Amino acid sequence: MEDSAIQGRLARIKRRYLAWSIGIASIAVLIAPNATFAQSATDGTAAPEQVPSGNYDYDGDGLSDVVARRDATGALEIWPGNGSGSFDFNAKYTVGLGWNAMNLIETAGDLNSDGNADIIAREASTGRLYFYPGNGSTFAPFQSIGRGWNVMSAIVSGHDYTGDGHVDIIAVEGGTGTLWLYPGTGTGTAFAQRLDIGSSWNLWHDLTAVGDTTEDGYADINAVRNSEDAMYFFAGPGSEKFEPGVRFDWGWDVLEQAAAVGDFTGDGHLDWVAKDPDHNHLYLFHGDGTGRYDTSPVIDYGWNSMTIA
Ligand SMILES: [Ca+2]
Ligand SMILES: [Ca+2]
Ligand SMILES: [Ca+2]
Ligand SMILES: [Ca+2]
Repeated sequence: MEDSAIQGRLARIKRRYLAWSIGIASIAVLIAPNATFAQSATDGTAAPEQVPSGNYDYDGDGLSDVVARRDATGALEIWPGNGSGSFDFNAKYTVGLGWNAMNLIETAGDLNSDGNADIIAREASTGRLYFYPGNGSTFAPFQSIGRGWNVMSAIVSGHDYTGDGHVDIIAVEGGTGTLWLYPGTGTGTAFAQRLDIGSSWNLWHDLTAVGDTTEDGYADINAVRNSEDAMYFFAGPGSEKFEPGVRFDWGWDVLEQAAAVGDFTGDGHLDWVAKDPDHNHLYLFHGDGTGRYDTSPVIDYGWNSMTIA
């Protein structure tokens, strides 16, 4: 058996054991010991990508949140993070209805540079991509980014891949596999001429705009390779095409819907989440600042009914 196959089996066993050990009656609440805000800018190493702390903060308290659609009702909900790797469940609230009309909902960071976290969404019937500006608690009326986005198999945003300080969009054209970079202009709706930054991206899924997980100043991305169900990270700068992928996780045959959540634990490293549909669990992947993660606890269950932005 190859190493990768062994690792994959171990990863699956680990997740299944974790799911079993947590059981259905309890929620694993993660406490980040000695959580302090990391400080790469002051330790003599390269500063991480300058992501505003509110990049994933939708309710205005400075802590990263999760946006998700309740699929049965089409309600869009804000799940406020508590800054230590779990949710403030009491503060969860609905910000809109009718979101089943969308076949893609993604976090977009501060796409229009007004200090509030935003989202983008694609209307299934028209293929039009919309910009929803956050206002610190909910979303202001949407604006159209443009039509024709139904040819994209993935669209992600929330980070600056060109180094000009404006958040950009990255998308995979499903038919050709081309990875496109749409340089943002700080408006939320206008983009500079798109750049071809990669090919064969139709061999990957779960493209995730995790941000600068390697903390070298360039925003990175994660994606899962279809042929081996393994997750890779691709180091930026995206505008110069990403570095070749580095495999760091296996077992993604039992996980889906990877989504960026910023620094969800308050340790200064960027994290991401994913769902385990077999067990109806939500995992939090604790970024460790090297592009990888150190632990991946279950932080909630019942997420099979949700689509994570
Ligand atoms: Ca928040
Ligand atoms: Ca904004
Ligand atoms: Ca940019
Ligand atoms: Ca990086």
